[in-house]
Amino acid sequence: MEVQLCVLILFAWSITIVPVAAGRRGCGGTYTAARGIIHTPNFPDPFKVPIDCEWVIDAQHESSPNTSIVVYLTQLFVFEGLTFTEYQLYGSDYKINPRIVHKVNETNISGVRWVQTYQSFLVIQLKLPSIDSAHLRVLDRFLEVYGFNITYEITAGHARPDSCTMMDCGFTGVCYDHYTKFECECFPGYSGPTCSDGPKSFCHSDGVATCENGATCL
Ligand SMILES: *[C@@H]1O[C@H](CO)[C@@H](O)[C@H](O)[C@H]1NC(C)=O
Ligand SMILES: *[C@@H]1O[C@H](CO)[C@@H](O)[C@H](O)[C@H]1NC(C)=O
Ligand SMILES: *[C@@H]1O[C@H](CO)[C@@H](O)[C@H](O)[C@H]1NC(C)=O
Ligand SMILES: CC(=O)N[C@H]1CO[C@H](CO)[C@@H](O)[C@@H]1O
Repeated sequence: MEVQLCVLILFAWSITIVPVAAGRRGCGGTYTAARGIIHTPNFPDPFKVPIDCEWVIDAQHESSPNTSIVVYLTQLFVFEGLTFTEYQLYGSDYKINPRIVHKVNETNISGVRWVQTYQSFLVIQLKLPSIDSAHLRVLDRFLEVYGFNITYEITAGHARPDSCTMMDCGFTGVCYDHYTKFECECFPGYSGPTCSDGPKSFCHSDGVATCENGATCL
């Protein structure tokens, strides 16, 4: 009798767990830790489309009035469909005072290094019908990557100004957040803090052009 009861309980468990996992669509989630990493499913490999994911950074447990949420766009290869919205309160039944803080577009993917809010919630939404605008390929041997891999922190201080993005790492390196500092990891053959020292046709970090035939290095 006792054994039968036990089996019944296990069965009930598996029934309640399945819908919860399916409701998350295999992506997104809620983040309350002081810092963390948020990335697209399978990063840097392709993810399933259409995609509609929501990552919620929840800082309401922090009482300091100066608390902010900062998201560093270290590895961002999505050109559209990515929106950062702040909320005063964010729950399943109520969403109070939404304001779009940043919406990634083709022009501004390279200009913005971090997104910051002083509200208690920052919601990152990725909504894309196809994967075309979430794919970057830099020559065959360098980089082929889909989606994003970015970091956040809940802080009472300022955003860390030394952050990097794919643009700072010379398009031939990867920007990593080590929490105490940011660093460009360069591809083979390239070096320097921004990976700009390398084979001809790339600019040297000392500003000396290395282009052939008198061309100017930009
Ligand atoms: C918040 O920041 C202001 C201005 O930087 C400062 O004067 C104040 O002491 C800070 N408050 C807390 C609780 O850190
Ligand atoms: C791209 O975003 C910037 C601000 O972040 C905005 O000024 C600009 O109009 C946007 N461009 C397009 C094509 O939506
Ligand atoms: C994602 O970003 C974090 C922080 O920069 C880094 O430590 C990690 O290696 C990255 N993951 C991948 C797969 O690139
Ligand atoms: C807010 C922001 O970063 N705006 C930038 C969008 O992109 C244009 C062109 O690259 C810049 O001039 C803006 O400053």
